[in-house]
Amino acid sequence: MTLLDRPRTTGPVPVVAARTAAPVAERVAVRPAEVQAWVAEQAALLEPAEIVWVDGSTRERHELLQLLVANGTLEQLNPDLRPYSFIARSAESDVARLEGRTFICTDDEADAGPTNNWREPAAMRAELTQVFRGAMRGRTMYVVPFAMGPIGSPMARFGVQLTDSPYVVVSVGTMTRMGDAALEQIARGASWVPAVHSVGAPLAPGQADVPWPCNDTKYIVHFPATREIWSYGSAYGGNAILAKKAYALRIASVMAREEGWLAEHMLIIKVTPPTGRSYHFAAAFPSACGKTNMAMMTPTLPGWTVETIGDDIAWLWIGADGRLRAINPEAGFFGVAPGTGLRTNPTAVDALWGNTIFTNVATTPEGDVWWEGLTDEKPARLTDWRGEQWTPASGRPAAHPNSRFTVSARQCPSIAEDWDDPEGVVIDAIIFGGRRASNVPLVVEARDWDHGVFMGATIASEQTAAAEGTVGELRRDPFAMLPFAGYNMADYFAHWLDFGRRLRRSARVPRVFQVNWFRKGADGTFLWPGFGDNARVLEWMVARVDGQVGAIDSPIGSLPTPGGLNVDDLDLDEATMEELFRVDPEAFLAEADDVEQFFASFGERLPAELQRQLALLRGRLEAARG
Ligand code: OXD
Ligand code: MN
Repeated sequence: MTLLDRPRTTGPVPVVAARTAAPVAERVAVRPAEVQAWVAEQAALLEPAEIVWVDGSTRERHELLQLLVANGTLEQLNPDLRPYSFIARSAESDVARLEGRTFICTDDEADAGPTNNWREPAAMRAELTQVFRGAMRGRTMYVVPFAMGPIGSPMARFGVQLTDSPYVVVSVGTMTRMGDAALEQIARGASWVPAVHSVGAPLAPGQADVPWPCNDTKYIVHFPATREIWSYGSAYGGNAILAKKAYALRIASVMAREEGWLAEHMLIIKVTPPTGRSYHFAAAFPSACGKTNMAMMTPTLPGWTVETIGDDIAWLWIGADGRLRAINPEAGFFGVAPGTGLRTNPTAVDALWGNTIFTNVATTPEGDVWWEGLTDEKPARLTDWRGEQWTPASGRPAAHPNSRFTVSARQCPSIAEDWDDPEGVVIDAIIFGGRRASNVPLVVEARDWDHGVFMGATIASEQTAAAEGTVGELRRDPFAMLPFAGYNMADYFAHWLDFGRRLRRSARVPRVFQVNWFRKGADGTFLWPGFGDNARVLEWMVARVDGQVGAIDSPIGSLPTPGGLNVDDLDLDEATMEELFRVDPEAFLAEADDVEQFFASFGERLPAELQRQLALLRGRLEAARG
């Protein structure tokens, strides 16, 4: 019986004494000698009290959940309202990705590039050896084999994470294909990425544990040359589920460059108009800019469906048929809760009916969850993410702005039938987006692939709560990969340009679009309704892909013709439409100056093509200024 088969009325998890769950040591699995040797070597450094090899079974998950409840890390929600679901309240210091503590260690600093924190590998190794020595004392070290991508896919990649956090083990269990099936592939010779994770809170004999162990000192470290990941001090999301950002983006981007594919911070959707012919889109947006909402969109256009393939990461390659193909390497969603609501994303809300782990949301007196935006009306009384009493008059958010849900992809009502096709899906168009209150129009199409690369390279977005930093501050976030490229971003741009050359030789090159759902009017309100109405923009893109509609040439790319975007039944006056698509040459010339500065940070390494694109853009803007 899988968790999904559990009846919706599953009773509370029987609580067992802390750390007494049956040892899992006797499971029969192929344990590749190479992995065993590495585990033994790390155990000598980390000094855990015991070692448990994770098999990925339902029984094991159940035992881990029991343990987490007993330890106070998780609290079970009311099973009548939210079957087999749990809430974790993290330490207040451990609530988001830490970009300032994320390091790329390459021999030559220039290989990490100006957008990454660089450290010299030998010095970092020496530092980490000190930090990790004895880090798991008094704790269990879990050996967590996992696959990214469907096992059997040419794109599947493997890893083994060591962790002393059972919360991280159950999270990896949802987010990846975890356990024996992955270990078996490694035993058959598949290469694997070693990833070491510790919360950095060793326990002395007899020392009581805390619900959310972590350490004020934190490291998320990548050694691209040896494909290694080391993470210390945090149990939160991308800092700790190393298969996700650390592997599937930072290390995978390095692999992808070497092997000729792309590892991207992109959702993948399947869009089906009333004609019945489906199209697939891959879309890059910075963290917490609505990727999950877009991936699970309920279109307002009659007869249209949007199905989900992935909500965060895409691996793209040129298939044997010469087409651009993509898989979602993950198996679950680690979505931002605030803003996921019955009005904005009923599909996600439905997906969360049970079997879900929530982190840092608020809870209701009845034992269910709540966060800002789940319902329009705020509950009268809650326990907030810190565990304190909350009412609407409290004047602070009840859920942390970066609170999350972790749920299996299979539980999503809009999941596409082919979401885990080992051969991936054919991508018809690529979309770049960001959160921009001004300047950037609702949708614009790149003139060609190279112009699309320029668009991706120059995307700016207002900072969100997904990482530390000042929310709202505008920053360049090229390809939404600023925190996730494992090597010099200038080389990454060059790789994209080169990839386009290969696509041009082999097959049809996908179209490239830029979108901005977040433009505001003079009164500070959003001009575009967003969410399900974003399907109207997809409708225009589909028509462009099929060559059915023309477009207006603008200095920044092609815009819909007047009346080209279907806004039927939307209450948008002419002034709003004009503002949504207004391209102000002065404002864009100022952007171009900012882009020039950004490009300058890459020095000689920046591909000449991007300088050429910038010069062309300036020329077009000057001409438009007249
Ligand atoms: C995420 C992020 O968790 O981008 O997906 O921060
Ligand atoms: Mn993300």
